[in-house]
Amino acid sequence: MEGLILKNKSNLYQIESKTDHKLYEAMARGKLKQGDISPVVGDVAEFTVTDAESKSAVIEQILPRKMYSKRPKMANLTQLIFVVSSKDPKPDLLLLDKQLAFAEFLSVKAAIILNKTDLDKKQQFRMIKEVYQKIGYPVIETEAKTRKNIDQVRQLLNHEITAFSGNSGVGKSTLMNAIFNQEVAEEGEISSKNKRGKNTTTETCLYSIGIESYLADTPRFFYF
Ligand SMILES: Nc1nc2c(ncn2[C@@H]2O[C@H](COP(=O)(O)OP(=O)(O)OP(=O)(O)O)[C@@H](O)[C@H]2O)c(=O)[nH]1
Ligand SMILES: [Mg+2]
Repeated sequence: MEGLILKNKSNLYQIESKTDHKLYEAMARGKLKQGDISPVVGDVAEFTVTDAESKSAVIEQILPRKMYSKRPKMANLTQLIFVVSSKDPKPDLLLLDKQLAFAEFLSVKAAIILNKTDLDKKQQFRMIKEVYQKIGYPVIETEAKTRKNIDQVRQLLNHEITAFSGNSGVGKSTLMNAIFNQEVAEEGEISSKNKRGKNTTTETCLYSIGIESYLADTPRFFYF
């Protein structure tokens, strides 16, 4: 059978069957590792069901990757959405530029979310939006906490495998929960000491959002 890897914890993978969308807990065959290709989230794999009742399976082979990112480890993304917050943490435009360059290098689509508009007292977002729209990137201003402009984000996700990328605390998991209209991802607090996030999300995970559309919550930003 063929399936998409949604989650990974050490040698255990959650894989979604392409045909009936059932979920299986799978291990990777030893020989896969010898070839130095550990399966990662986003991989399409051939697998064999070892126990239908407990939904256990074994991954036999990884199909050729259309895209691969080393940090964080993910395969076959078609789009990266870079999330920037106006405050706590403040916008890091150099990091944003590096990430946009990385998206171009990977040949995936790129878009920008400016989150925490409610905290944008200095109205920095207006300038940031103008600059990045001018060079051709879609830019959406959001307030994830109150779900403002979330519909615009949803439209970008159709028929794409998307990952959010951005500093800890910018609101990636809060955006995920707003998009899915329920708590799928764990949201963290901002440390009162350094006003940064505390790396609440520790594992990469793909969530299905409609036909052939998936969204990943990732712990870090995408980088060379
Ligand atoms: N004021 C305000 N706070 C927000 C908004 N969106 C998210 N937050 C808060 O910002 C904090 C961090 O949000 P998370 O969603 O955990 O951030 P993250 O990007 O997933 O962080 P990591 O998982 O650590 O990478 C939480 O306390 C959220 O409630 C917003 O639009 N406005
Ligand atoms: Mg998170």
